[in-house]
Amino acid sequence: MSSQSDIAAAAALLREHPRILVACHESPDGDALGSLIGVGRSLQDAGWDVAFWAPGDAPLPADYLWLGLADVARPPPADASERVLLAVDCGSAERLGADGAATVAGAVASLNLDHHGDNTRFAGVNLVDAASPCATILVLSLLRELGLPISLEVAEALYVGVVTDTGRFMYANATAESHRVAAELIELGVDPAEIFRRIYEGKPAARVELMARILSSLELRLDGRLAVAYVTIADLDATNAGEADSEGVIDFLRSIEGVEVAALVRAPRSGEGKVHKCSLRSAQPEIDVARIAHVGGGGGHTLAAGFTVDGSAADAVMLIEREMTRA
Ligand SMILES: [Mn+2]
Repeated sequence: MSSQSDIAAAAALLREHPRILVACHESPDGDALGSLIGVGRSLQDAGWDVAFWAPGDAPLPADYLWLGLADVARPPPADASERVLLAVDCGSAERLGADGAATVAGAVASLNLDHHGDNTRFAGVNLVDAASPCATILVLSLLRELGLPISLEVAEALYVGVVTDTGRFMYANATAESHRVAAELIELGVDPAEIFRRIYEGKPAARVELMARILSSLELRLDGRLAVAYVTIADLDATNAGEADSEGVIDFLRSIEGVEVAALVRAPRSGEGKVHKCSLRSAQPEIDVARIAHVGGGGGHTLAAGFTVDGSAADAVMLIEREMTRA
């Protein structure tokens, strides 16, 4: 639980330092990019010298390009060591990619703003609140502490985090606070229908074709308690879709009657060796998929987590089955 003193310490650090590098986790989602842009643009508007960094080299998800991601660097910028690193929505330095730990260590100072329950508190100042529905709500608290105005552009970015991390206000974290913050952002000018259209409508046909192929690989295991589907390189090639286009399929899997855990296993691209990535979703609050992900060396939230295996898709499934059947 973050306290008022964590927020004050984070604000004090930023006030002391005019040069900031804002970074989010690799394979960023709406909350990561909303936090990145929300805090970064707000500081920039107020006179800070802000650089943006999204680790990794896979294209950033098309659903969020409208946030204005053109100046987001992919390898860390050359002057990273002259800046304070502000990591958002990022549970560990490793989630900042291969350059993560070194970039944190080499920065002028570091600030970790996050809501993952398994956050490793890897920075000098840690503003971490596992009870926060999304990272953008923590960003809003920080901007308020700094006394910065919330422009429409910033409000929209923060709203994206609330909408996407709460599953459009349908997950267990769609609390009264989520709705209150959403209402505040709407009062600042955010148009929910317009944001919905930008994020969820206008899907490329390739994505729906990819979804159809992935869903056709559905396996119900453990008497229907575990739903697994697979993304293969052949699927991506046949549909001309990117890996980010498979986001959202897992929600179909978790919606199946009787399913407790949904898993989406992605095959490695060329150059990634044998590493399979596995996303997990829990369909029941009492089932903690972060625990399963930890066994696989990954992490995340109770209801949404992930891990990678240096092995086959079957190895990933075996690990999940073993953990789900553990007494
Ligand atoms: Mn998040």
